[in-house]
Amino acid sequence: MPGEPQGDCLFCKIVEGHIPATIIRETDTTVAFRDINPQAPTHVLVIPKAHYETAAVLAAAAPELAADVLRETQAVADDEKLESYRTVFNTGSGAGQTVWHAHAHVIGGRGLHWPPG
Ligand code: DGP
Repeated sequence: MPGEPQGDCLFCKIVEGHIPATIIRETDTTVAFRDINPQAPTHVLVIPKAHYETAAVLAAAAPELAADVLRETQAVADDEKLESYRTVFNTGSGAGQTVWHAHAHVIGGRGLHWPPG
């Protein structure tokens, strides 16, 4: 069920504290933690605490929660003092999604090229 914790989901386990992560921000509905494989000096993932497989499912099922996630991406950028940064939602394996719990990447602290690969 969308929104329900999934026992086999890595990010649900981070939310529950069963897997360690470098958490830099937390709200009632979201968690922000550093990516284990950073692609830039700042590379933070912002996730909803509730489980939704993709950003598309999240936006359709829980738009206020999707807005919480977006607000937190800006808060991370402020905390990290990023003037420019990129917010990325990889949706689907063809786009590089590997963890099936919606998450926003906040990437910054270096020059970023466009278009991305
Ligand atoms: P994506 O490819 O868009 O699904 O992004 C998944 C990201 O999750 C990827 O950049 C690496 C990160 N990641 C995977 N496993 C872990 C973990 O155990 N801890 C943390 N902090 N990040 C992880």
